[in-house]
Amino acid sequence: MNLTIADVRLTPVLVADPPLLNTQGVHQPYTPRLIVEVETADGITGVGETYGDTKYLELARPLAARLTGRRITDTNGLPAVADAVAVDASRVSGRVDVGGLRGVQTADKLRLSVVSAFEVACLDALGKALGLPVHALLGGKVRDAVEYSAYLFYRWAAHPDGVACEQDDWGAAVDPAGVVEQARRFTERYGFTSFKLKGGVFPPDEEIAAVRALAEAFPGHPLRLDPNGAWSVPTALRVADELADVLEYLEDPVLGTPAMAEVAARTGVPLATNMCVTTFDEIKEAFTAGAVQVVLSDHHYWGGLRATRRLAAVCHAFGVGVSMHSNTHLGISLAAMTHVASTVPGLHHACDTHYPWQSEDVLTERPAFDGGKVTVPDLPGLGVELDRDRLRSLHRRWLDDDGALRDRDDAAAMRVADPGWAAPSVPRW
Ligand code: GKR
Ligand code: MG
Repeated sequence: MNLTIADVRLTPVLVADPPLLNTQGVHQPYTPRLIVEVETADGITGVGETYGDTKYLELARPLAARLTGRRITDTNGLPAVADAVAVDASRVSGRVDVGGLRGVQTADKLRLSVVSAFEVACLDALGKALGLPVHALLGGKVRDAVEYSAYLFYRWAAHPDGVACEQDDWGAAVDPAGVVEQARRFTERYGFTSFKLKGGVFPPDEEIAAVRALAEAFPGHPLRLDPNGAWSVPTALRVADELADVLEYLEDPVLGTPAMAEVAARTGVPLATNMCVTTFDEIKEAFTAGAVQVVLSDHHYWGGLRATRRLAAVCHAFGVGVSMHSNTHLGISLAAMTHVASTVPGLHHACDTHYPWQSEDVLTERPAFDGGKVTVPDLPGLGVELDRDRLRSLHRRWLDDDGALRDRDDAAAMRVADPGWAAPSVPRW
């Protein structure tokens, strides 16, 4: 068996995305993703996926060029190869940004986000070579299916006038009734039993009313609200107080560890994050301060599936819960999330996923939700297969784009509808 990497292919794609609202603005009609393929000398191909914005692609290209001749078993060596690749320091040097939707942007986090796609591709190829599923390569699954939550978004029915793109049939959701209706469709279509509402869009009282309406429509079901740090400490405490009886947790109500710690100290509602703990460097301060009770791992920015397991072990040691964050992603990443989540014993919260919002994919068969769960594949590797025609057509869209959509920019998308829009400074309320 020859496990040497003979070829690496990178395919940036643009994927249809509905007009989902968040505190920064609205999703663009198409969102960038990067598909990574690693082929061994024996002709076995493994696939991975990560964020597709230009800065990720710019790092992925030189990294890909250095991987031929290495072995797919050498995933621990990937970060060092990425370190050796020159990064455009002007783009992401040091801690440049604590806002946005994904926490701090650092050169290290960028490298790990890129490495993760190569790690997943290598594990997929290795699994195929050995006839083993990826979860077996991670030590084996401890559950046969992974539970996901319905990711509810305030949204418009369609992208603003003049934007030519795919439209879906979900309709608008801009008030409590619309949110409840969306949740009903999620349960009917996918069987989800827990719900997360993306907040930070409307004044907090309106979002409190939406969560209350959900609690009435789905009594006893786990509910979460995530305003991506849009609130001040007093606002977060007020929301926590008003929703204490129905919230499973409040996600990133405020920005940064000190503010999260202040809120955590004064409420009994658990706080979750995918913004203030996004790297191993951030753990000590946050856990010491008791700032978070649940870390939402994202295998992309934590550096892959093995790093996610290391994070889960650290969380376990500190008595902090762990679950999973999501950003617009395709079926390759959903499969990767499902494999790693199946191996973490202490996963006590349904994972996030945007996948139901993504009507397009690059796979021959879409992973399915049944009763809100995805069955853990036991086929070799990730258990997914690339559809080359679809990959080609989504790549063609990326090639045809003049650059406007190659980098996700929710504020720019909002300006199409509201030319005066600027991403609000935080805290907004
Ligand atoms: O897709 O609008 C979105 C989300 O706001 C996403 O960008 C966040 O990263 O889902 C994420 C979150 O939980 O914060
Ligand atoms: Mg979040």
